[in-house]
Amino acid sequence: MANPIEKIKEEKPGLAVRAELDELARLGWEAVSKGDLERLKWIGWFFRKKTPGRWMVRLRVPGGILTTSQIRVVAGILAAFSDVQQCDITTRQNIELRGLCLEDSPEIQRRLEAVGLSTVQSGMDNVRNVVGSPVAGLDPHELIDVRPLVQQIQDAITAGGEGSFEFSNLPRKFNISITGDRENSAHAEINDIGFLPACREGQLGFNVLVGGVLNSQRATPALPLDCFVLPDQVVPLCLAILRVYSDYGPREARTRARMIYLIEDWGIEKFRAEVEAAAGFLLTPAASEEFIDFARRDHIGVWPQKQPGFFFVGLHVPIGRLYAPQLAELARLAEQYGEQEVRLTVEQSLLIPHVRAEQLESLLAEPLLQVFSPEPDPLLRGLVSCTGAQFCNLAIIETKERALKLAHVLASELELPRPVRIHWSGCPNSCGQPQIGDIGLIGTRTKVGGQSVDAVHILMGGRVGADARLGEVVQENVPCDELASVLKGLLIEHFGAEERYPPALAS
Ligand code: SRM
Ligand code: SF4
Repeated sequence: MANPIEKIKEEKPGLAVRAELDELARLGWEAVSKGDLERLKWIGWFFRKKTPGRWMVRLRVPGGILTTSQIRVVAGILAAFSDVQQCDITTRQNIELRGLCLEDSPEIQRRLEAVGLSTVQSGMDNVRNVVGSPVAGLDPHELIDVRPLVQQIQDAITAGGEGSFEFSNLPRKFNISITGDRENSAHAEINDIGFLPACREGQLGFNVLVGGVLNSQRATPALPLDCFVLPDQVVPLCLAILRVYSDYGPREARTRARMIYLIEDWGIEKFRAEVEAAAGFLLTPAASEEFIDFARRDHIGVWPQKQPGFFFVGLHVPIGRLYAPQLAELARLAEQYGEQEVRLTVEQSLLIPHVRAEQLESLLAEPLLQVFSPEPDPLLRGLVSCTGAQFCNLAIIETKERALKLAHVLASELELPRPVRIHWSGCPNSCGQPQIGDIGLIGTRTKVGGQSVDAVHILMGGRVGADARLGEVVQENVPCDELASVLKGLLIEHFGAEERYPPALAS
């Protein structure tokens, strides 16, 4: 039996609301039907139960690359239309704007589209923002500059931003990652399709992974498809996989509608054969020469580019949150010191590329860099948090503020020899990617003295980059009130943390 979302799509395709937006805006949010509330997510407009009337708008930022004109437009929209004037950088190198009214959507969409920003197909049963190396075209060690490919994938699946009816009725969400660097910077293993650089018979291309998933039911790293593609086969292969998933993927239970279930049902050989038939070309077996051989970095700090004399400066954005004036200031900095460009990372931070060596000192002295630091404390540096209860419809606990507060407390008490990546998710849906943190936290509720309180399951062992692997639960139902002392213990035992003021001396 088809699930409720399939029925909504049968009645009217999700994308149909694109043409109806002006009318929906005119009628006002309270008049929007239940079905259209879901369909509006097809064009990036998310009704928020926590703040009725104030919506979240999710963009598409392929590969996390933004121009300063785009940033200025986002800042302008927030300043003019949002009650909170804030946006969040997401774990898919993307931006979500907060506090917007549906009634303003025609003008907001017009402003976004005028600078080439799209919200289309950014939610529900679509290919989500395509993630790529944040240092594509900058990294001195990169093998393939994936920027054109990221854009080509986005154009193919969204019909050049107009919205693709063919690729917007998938059984469920779908994630694509492509990197040409040596450090697996866009986490191929947790995507439905992951492209990693490889070399076969002297030609550079990509080995392909499929079926990675993180959600409340399971966390499974992507499996090798045993396939090597040249750069010009990347888009055709994506479309072939999407057609197979769309035609044969499970559509009954929503919880089991991800592509991994089709792959497991068929077995990888049959899946590969079907993809080959859909692609219309023979799939070449995977190349043995793969290049994920560098330690994964977070791109925070000052790094030399492949262009001699130029640097990119990675800035840590605490819990990924920015306000309209900060966005405007960021645009100014990227114009004054860079080349009108900013890159977002999957760690919810950003970088300003193309800074000349002689300009570094002045940039580093700018006031915004005292807030978005290129040298954050090791415990803040690797902090990632999903939206959580402040705005999320599905959250079990509050995350962002709690994550930040706790990181500051721990940073004030502990000295760490290296960054520790702590990833928070306010519920088991895993938007904050807790399975890839050094420490992952998944929100839940537990009983203390008969009272229900906020709690977390703690995961450890997640590893990113070369030999990536997913972490596993090591402690369940830890009340949030006890988390500071529990995490302190784990940081001392497993990550070489030392008390800044040993208890004996502290008094
Ligand atoms: Fe997510 C649903 C936020 C990345 C797995 N996710 C949601 C919703 C839309 C629920 C809702 O309506 O309130 C959240 C919106 C809250 C809000 O107001 O911001 C939400 N997800 C996010 C973001 C913003 C978290 C963040 O703070 O960065 C990320 C947006 C990415 C983007 O720009 O498109 C985000 N979500 C992820 C990821 C990580 C990733 O893609 O690498 C995952 C796990 C990976 C995966 O999908 O395999 C993820 N989100 C989910 C799921 C579980 C999907 C499933 O297969 O069951 C849900 C629930 C659902 O879809 O029914 C969900
Ligand atoms: Fe919301 Fe849960 Fe996703 Fe966090 S993990 S954004 S709480 S759905």
